[in-house]
Amino acid sequence: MTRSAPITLYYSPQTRATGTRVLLEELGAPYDLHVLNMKTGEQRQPAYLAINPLGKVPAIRHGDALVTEQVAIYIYLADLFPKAGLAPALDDPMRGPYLRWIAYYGSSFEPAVIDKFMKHETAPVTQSPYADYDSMLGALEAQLSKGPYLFGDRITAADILWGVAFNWTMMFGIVPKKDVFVRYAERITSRPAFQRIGAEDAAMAAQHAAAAGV
Ligand SMILES: N[C@@H](CCC(=O)N[C@@H](CS)C(=O)NCC(=O)O)C(=O)O
Repeated sequence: MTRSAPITLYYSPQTRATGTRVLLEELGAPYDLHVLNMKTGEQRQPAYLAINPLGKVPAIRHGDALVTEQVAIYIYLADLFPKAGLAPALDDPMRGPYLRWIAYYGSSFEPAVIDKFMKHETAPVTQSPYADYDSMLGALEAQLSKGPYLFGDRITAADILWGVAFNWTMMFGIVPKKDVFVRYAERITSRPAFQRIGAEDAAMAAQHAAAAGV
């Protein structure tokens, strides 16, 4: 497959797919949107379950490659467009830490925030994938305190992932609005790509609600 094969982003506004779209914009990547109206349940129809059997967005198709799961998509896309400089190269000493903090999002942060949001009884630290909520968030806070980005002055695709994640988890009151998280999220959400997609998302979400009659 050629790098220049078309990219399709399976998308719904104001979801976890928003961050992927922001990343595509930050990368200057050409892409098409395949929009799903989640308010009418399009994500659970057979056509989309054939793309992602979990019925979740984001997913991308790049030529013959179908990629689901945000962390995989972020790594894949940032590597696909190296000129944007958002992915440390394989021989860059930052590559390992970069992968660590991207994987941390899916393996530790997401299960922790969902447990917290749903008020689930949590597993003992030795069995929980994230130890406990405070340790999970404390490790992030320590890393971000060095600032302004996860790896100092250098912005990477991991910062797009985390900036968008802090924005929505603070909005839902799951993550506390500590200065370090608020300032970090603002660094990403004030960028033109997030502003542009945020405005388009608001309009698209209103259209979806109207189409669903809600
Ligand atoms: N593990 C997935 C989770 C994605 C996810 O939870 N997406 C939500 C949107 S924020 C979704 O598609 N929900 C639709 C549904 O379950 O009906 C990932 O990291 O990409």
